[in-house]
Amino acid sequence: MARFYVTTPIYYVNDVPHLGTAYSTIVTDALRRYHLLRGDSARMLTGTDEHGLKIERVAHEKGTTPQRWADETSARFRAAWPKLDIAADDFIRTTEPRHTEFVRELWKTIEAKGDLYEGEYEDWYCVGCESFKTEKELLPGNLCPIHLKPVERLKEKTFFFRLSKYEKILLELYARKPDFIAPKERRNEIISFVEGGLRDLSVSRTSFKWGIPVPGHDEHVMFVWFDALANYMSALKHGPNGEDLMAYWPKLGSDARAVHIVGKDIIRFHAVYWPAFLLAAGFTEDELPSQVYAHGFLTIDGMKMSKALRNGVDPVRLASEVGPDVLRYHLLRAIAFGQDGDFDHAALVERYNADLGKNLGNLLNRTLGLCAKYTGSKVGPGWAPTPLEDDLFAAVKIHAADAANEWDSIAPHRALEATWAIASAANQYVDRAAPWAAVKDADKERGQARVETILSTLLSLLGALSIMIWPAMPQKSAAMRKQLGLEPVEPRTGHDLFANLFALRAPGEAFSVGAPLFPVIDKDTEKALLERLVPKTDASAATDAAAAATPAAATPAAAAALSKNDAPTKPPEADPGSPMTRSLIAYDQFGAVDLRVGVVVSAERVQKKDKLLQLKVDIGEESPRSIIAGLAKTFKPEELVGKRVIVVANLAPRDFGGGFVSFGMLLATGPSEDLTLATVTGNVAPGARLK
Ligand code: ME8
Repeated sequence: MARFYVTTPIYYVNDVPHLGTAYSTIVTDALRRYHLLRGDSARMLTGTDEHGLKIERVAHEKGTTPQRWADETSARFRAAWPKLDIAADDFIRTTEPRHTEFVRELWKTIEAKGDLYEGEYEDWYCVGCESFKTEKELLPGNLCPIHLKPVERLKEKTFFFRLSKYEKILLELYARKPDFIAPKERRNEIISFVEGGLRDLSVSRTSFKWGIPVPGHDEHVMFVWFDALANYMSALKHGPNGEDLMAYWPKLGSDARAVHIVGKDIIRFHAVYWPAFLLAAGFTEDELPSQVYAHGFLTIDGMKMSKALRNGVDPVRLASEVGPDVLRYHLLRAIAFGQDGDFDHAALVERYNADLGKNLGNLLNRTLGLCAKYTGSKVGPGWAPTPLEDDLFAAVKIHAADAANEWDSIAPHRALEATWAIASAANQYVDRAAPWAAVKDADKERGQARVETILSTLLSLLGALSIMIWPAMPQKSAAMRKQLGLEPVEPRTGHDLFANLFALRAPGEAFSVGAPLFPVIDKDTEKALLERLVPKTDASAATDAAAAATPAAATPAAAAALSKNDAPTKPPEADPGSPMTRSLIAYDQFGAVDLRVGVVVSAERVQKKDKLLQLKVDIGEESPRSIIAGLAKTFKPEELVGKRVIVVANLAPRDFGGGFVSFGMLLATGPSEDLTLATVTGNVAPGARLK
């Protein structure tokens, strides 16, 4: 038995739980459950990150106080997770005294050891990231590359953390502990970041108040990441009931492992700053987290999770529609942990039907059906395995060992693949062993004994599967075991449930045939389900309007397909070129397009792109917009400067690669080598709206 401590990021309370945060939290819960199965003493922590400028601003925008805002939003996270069958052992809030007191102590320890000093700082800051940015990282127009929003120039008194001192120490750590950062891509990324040089880090702010005050310097509040990262330890130092749980934190000679599951966006904070803070506070290399594992980012139906889309796919609602187990299974199985992945609603239904309905569910139904027919729904006394059974057990034991290895190396998708290989092998075995034929043996007794052996074999495999699916599908595991006449899985510390997975059932044990656990979803149900679930995007909303004029397109399947590839639906047999036969749009839809008069301030060629020019266009904003336009075949850059143009000002930014992002579009007509730009006559001021 070992101690296994696994954590999610603590989530900012500027947002509500969404599929991305649900994914991190489901994976963490599944890992905790797997380790419990193995007899480990496993502990899971999640929580909310409640300080910082971002939260202060959101609260003010909403007309409330940061504390009240944090109270309300944190409660939404706390309420959401159990609905996804996530059973964290602790939920920490960074505004709790048990946390703030710990962080202040940590600060004082680092200060006493000499790695904090006062100074003044000036740099670019992205409030979205709650992080400073170097000029190199910014996109043209001083935009944060992640949030595509302008960064702010900050200059203030600050405390610095002597991060530069840890450059070499961290590189040595990564070399000595190759598993400290996973997966490999992220490890390489962090190593090259640290090799690029570490500057001392500004770790306090004086221009706002919503943070933990720096001990002895009340005008400073701590940098939100200094505060947040410490949650992993504050929650152990002061457990939910005031108990000291530090035995879960790694230490020389202890069997404790601590694993941080994070998204790839925050790996740097966890793999660079966090170990540096700990080392600075006097913790040794053995007392650092065992591993920081970064997963990739999810898209939804092929689209980036914009705020609107994210909120459109509420994991709690999804779970209430398809069941928490199905959602958990799909996320864990469909996304290669560590890689970016797509959450596709239609693929969820497809996988449900294939893996759960036709494979595992079918195995359970047919086995229990055969037992009802041939053994009176009891385990029969006969057990005389043949080479068919020997081969089967040899194969499934390998799959079970593979599944365990994959869980151990944090690859839930592969662990479940190996688990389902057992279900597939069992289904093939039923067909090959053919109990319905065996029972017809001329020697009746021999036939019955053979059938009992086959069914006992299947019951043993189903018993193993009911345990192995528990990390992913706790409720379905219990329901399956109920049908098998078994108690729900009840892990006990020190008792490894993988040790005797394929134990045979005792003769005479009874079970029953229940309702199918995974009834197959037919086409009509799927259509209705997808219609309810797939969020309306701008494209599908537009289609709905078009569909009003063309009923043929008004099916949920069309809406689903549309939301996938953004392709506008055309009325049947209409000539798309004719303005008279194009789909009509509602007035409001036109009103949503923000057209502005702009004046071209500068224009230059885009290297290696012979069609493109990069323009700076004044549309009455603080600074000119950067717009990439395919004008180079018609215009020389200098011909455009000073021209009045029409700009679509509220288009989503488009990334042309190589750091070129366009924040709008110009209107023009004609072939690319003979374009005419749309303009206005008269001396209209930049920024004037067209309507
Ligand atoms: O960063 N796909 O909090 P946060 C997958 N408070 N996962 C996603 C995702 C997506 N599209 N979007 C978000 C913070 N996530 C800090 C953390 S820890 C000491 C402090 C997940 O609310 C992913 O785990 O912005 C990511 O790391 C986390 O949400 C960020 O949550």
